[in-house]
Amino acid sequence: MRNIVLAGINLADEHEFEQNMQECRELCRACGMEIKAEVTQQARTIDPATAFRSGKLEELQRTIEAVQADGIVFYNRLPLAPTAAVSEACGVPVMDRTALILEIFSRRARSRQAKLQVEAARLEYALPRLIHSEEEEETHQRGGAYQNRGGGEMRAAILKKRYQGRIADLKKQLKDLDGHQEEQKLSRSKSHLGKVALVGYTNAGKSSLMNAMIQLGGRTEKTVGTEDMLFATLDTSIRNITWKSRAFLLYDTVGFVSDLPHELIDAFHSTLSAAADADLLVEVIDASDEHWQDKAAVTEATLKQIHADKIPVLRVFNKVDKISSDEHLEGMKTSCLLNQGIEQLIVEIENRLYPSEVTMSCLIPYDKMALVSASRDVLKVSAEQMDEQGTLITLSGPKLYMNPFKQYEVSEKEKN
Ligand SMILES: Nc1nc2c(ncn2[C@@H]2O[C@H](COP(=O)(O)OP(=O)(O)OP(=O)(O)O)[C@@H](O)[C@H]2O)c(=O)[nH]1
Ligand SMILES: [Mg+2]
Repeated sequence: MRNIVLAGINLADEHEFEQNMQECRELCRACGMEIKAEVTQQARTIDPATAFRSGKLEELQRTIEAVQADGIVFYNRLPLAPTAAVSEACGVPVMDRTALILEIFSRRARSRQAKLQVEAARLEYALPRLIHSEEEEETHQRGGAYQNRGGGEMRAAILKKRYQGRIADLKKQLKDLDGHQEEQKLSRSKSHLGKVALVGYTNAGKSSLMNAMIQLGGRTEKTVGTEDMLFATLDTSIRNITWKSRAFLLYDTVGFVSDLPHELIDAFHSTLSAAADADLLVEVIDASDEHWQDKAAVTEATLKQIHADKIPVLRVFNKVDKISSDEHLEGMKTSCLLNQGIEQLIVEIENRLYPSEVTMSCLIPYDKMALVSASRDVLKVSAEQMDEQGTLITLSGPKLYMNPFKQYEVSEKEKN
């Protein structure tokens, strides 16, 4: 499907509908489609047989012919029966919003994990449709529900089993991968660095912010991909951000979108929940988006769904270069384009992560001095004094980094 007609049934108010249609246009663009025409209708419900009511289906047929479209994208989530009916009436395939998002994810999937996740999500989406379609076809052929037994039902049962088997196999592979990632997570948690996850609506600038922070740190950490497109990022990337004397781990995650299909939430659980493991969430908002408040509400709801709603959130309005005044916005303000506000953001992240600095005297055994050397870029080390048991030092810095030294702490009395 390349040249499509975008169809939609407005079940809510005009403003909300237009906003959602706009997002659907962006989704089509992200899928490499060109919208040749739009056909919409205001209705209280979706017609269970033909989706559109009365003459609209004919209008859709005529439009398809006139613009020579090779597919229809439906903004609403459609059950199988109307999808099939519209497709048959218009002679072109029909995709609903869920199928469209699944298609985008499938095209963008790069890592093995993302590919497995997408395949599982697609099968979950197809499974009920496949069964119904087989059953309906059979009913249709035999001329009634009474004879809906036999070949079609058996074929459906075989396919159902095959799909379910594959889904179980994919879930097992994903679980094994997850286990491996848990191990990596564990080794990262040993580093005592605070974990920060960038979250927010797709295309807000999360990956761009990550790159800006990497660059400010002057580190040679690899930058991540950014693109003016929905769902540019599908895999979680982790980078070590070091600036001045402190450091933290920064996670770039998949963006959210309203009504994220539940099949995707299930399949992408481990990717989405990278945020659930963080000490701090940085919620990135596109300040130039007039609907940012609605999108922030989607972010909040999605965080709840992935059980990350108890983690403290630092709100960042990005792309402030695109608006004339940002005084009414409450939160940090950044522009990746102009490299503005990045330093302040890092300072604020660190203040939240490591609120208090502590000072500690330690007697470090000679064979453990490597531990001190490894921490010199994050802790202040002073007053070194040799002793027969080791080196007596004073350490100061964020509490989080002090943990490995706790066992060597000496009291003032012991020191003298
Ligand atoms: N003008 C302007 N554009 C920006 C800024 N930050 C990011 N962009 C652009 O916004 C688009 C999206 O940026 P990304 O960093 O890919 O957004 P994301 O939030 O990671 O998006 P997903 O990975 O799709 O969820 C890109 O075209 C960026 O160049 C900014 O501060 N100002
Ligand atoms: Mg991204």
